Amino acid sequence: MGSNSLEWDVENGHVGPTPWWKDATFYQVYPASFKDSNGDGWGDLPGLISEMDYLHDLGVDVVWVSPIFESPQKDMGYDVSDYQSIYAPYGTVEDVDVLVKECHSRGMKVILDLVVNHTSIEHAWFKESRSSKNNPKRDWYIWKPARYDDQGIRHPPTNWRGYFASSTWTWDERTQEYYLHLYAADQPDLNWENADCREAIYEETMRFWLDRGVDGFRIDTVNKYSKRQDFVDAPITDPESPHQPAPEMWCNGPRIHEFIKEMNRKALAPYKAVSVGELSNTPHPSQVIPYVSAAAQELDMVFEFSVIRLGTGNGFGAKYIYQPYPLTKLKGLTETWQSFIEGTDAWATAFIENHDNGRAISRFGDASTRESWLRSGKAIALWQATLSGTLFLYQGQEIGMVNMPSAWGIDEYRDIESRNFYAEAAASGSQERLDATMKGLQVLARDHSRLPFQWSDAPHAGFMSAADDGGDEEESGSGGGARRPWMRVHDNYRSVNAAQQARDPHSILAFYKRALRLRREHRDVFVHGSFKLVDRDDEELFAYVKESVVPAAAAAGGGGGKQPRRRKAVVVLNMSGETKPCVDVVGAMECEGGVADVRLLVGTLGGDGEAAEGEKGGVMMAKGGMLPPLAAWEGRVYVNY
Ligand code: TEU
Repeated sequence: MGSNSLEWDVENGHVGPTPWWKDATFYQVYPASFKDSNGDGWGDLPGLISEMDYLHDLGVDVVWVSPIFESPQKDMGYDVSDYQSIYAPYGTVEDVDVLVKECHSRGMKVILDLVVNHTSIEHAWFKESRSSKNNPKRDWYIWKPARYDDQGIRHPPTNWRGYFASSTWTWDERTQEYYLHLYAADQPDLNWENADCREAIYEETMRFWLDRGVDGFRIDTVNKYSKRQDFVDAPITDPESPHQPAPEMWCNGPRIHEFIKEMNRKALAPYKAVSVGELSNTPHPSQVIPYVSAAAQELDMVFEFSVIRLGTGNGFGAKYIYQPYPLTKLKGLTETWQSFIEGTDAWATAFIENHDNGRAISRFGDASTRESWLRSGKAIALWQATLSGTLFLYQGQEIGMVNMPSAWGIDEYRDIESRNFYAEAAASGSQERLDATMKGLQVLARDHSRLPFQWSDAPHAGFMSAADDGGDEEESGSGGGARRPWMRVHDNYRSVNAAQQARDPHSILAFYKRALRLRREHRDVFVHGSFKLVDRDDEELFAYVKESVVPAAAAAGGGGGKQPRRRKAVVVLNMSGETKPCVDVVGAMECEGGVADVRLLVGTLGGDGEAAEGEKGGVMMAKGGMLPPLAAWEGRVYVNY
C-alpha cells in the first residue's frame, strides 16, 4: 500500500490524512497500441517514453502500463512466460528503467500490471509442474484427476465454465491429470495455497520490479487467488452448455483476505507501493470494503465493474448479448459506487474505460454525428472528472476515440474472448444468436479500446512510421511483408486525432486538460466530496451534488483557528440529444441566498468565461433567477463558492 502523508489541508477543505494516490490521475497505456517507435506495427516502450510530455501536459500523475513481460501473447501479455524480461517487440528491461526515470523526473509515477492468478503455459514454473507428478513445483498449479462416467468416458473434475467460453480444465496427456485455468488453456492458474509458490510470486514478480524503482501495481484478477477447495460442480444455470458459470468457486474465496494481507505485508508495504486491484464478480459494497479499508492493510483501491459492465448480458454465456438499460440504472450504480466509502476508511476509483471494454462515447454518449460526438465526449469527461475516488483514464479516452465502425467484420476482432464467443455462437447453429452476438461485440468487445492510438492525420494515424509499401493503411497485420499496425487503424483518424485536438481549444482533449485541472483545484469537492443524486428518476438528465466533507475536528477549529467552508458543486449532465430544462440547482445546493449564491464553474459549451480562450478567465453568475436549459449533451458544474 502507498504511504500516507499526514497533512491536514484544512484551508482547501481537504480532509486528510491524504495519501498521494488519492488525488492522482492515473492513465492506462495499452502498450501494443500506444506508439510504435520502430515501425514494426507494435507499440513499444521507446514510443511510450517519447510521449511522456504529452501525458504530463494532459495532467496525468501516474502511468499504468498493461503487461509488457515476455509472453506468447495468447491474451495480449496477460499470459506471462517470464516476469523478469520484456517481450522483445516492446523493448528491454533497460527501457523500463528509462521509463521510470522519465516519469520520476517529471514528478510522475509508473505502475506495472501484475498478473499472478495465472502464468503462461510457457512459464518455467508450469513446464516443471507439468513434467511429472513428483516435481517439486507440481503443487504450484492446480492439478486434479479426471472423472469417468458409467461408459468409462473421461470428464473434467468439475463442470465449470471459464471466462473465455470453454471448460476451466485441460487434460495433460503426459501426467494424466487436468489442470485448472479460469481463462485460456494457455493460462494455467497458480496454486496460491502453496506457500513456496506465493513467496516466489512476491520475490520474482513484485520485489524484482519494485527494486528497480517501479511505484506499484495494477493487480490483475486480485480476488481470484483463493479457490474453494472442495472442487464441486456448479449448479446448472445454462442447460444448453456442458460448462456452467461458477464464479462463486473462485471469487473472494475462503483465504483471499489472508493472501492479500500477506502480499501487502511482504511485498507492497515495505516499498510503500501503490496498489489497485481488479475486483470482478463482486457487486456488493459489503464485499468490497474489506479489500480497501485502510485498517485492513490489503489494497489501496480496486476497480469494481458494475458501471463499466452496463449493457453486458447476464451470466457468462450471454455476455455479448447486449442488454439495453435506462439512464436511471447508470445513475443508481454511480451513486452506489460513489457513496459506498462514505463514513469508512476505504477508498474508491472512478473510471469508464479500460482495455477490456468498448469506448465510453460509443456506449454512454452518442458517436453518430460529429456534433454529438464532441458534446458527449466532453460530458463524459465532466462526469468522470467530478467523481470521487482516484480517477483512471484509458489511452484515447481524452481524444474521444470511439468503437470500430460497425461495417468492420469479425476478422478485425483479434481478442481471444471476442473470437471464442463468436465461434461459440456460430457453433450453436442459431443465426439469431450469431447476429445478436455480433451486435453485442460491436458495442462491448474488448477489441475497440485496443485500436492504435490516433496521434495525427499521418498514415497509420501517426501510430507508426509511414507504411514502406505505400499500401492501404486501413488493413492490419504484417502479412505479405507489408508493415502495418497489429490492429486496423480506425477509419476516422483524419478527423479524430491528438495533433488536431492539441491545436483546437474547443476539442475534447482541451476539455479533458481543463477538467483535470479543475478537479485538482477543487479536489475537496470533486475527489473527496460526498455524492448525492438530484432528480433520481430523470431518464435524460444526470445531476448530482458533490459536497466537501470537513472533519469534525477541523470544523471545531482544529485547523489552526480557521473555519473550513463546506463547498458544494452541482454537476448537471444532459445525457440526451434533446434540449432539457435545467434541474433546480439552487434547491439542490440549499443556497440561502438563492441564485445569487450560485456561479457556473465550468460548462462543456462555454458560458463560463473560459471556453473561448480555452484557458484562464472568470466565471459567470447565474442570471435572473433561472438557469438556462441544457442543450443536447451539454454538461455544467455550478458551485456555491
Ligand atoms: O481481466 C479479468 C476479468 O475477469 C475480466 O474483467 C475481463 O474483462 C474478461 O473480459 C473476463 O471475461 C483481466 C485482464 O484485464 C484481461 O485483459 C485478461 O484477459 C484477464 O484478466 C486474464 O488475465
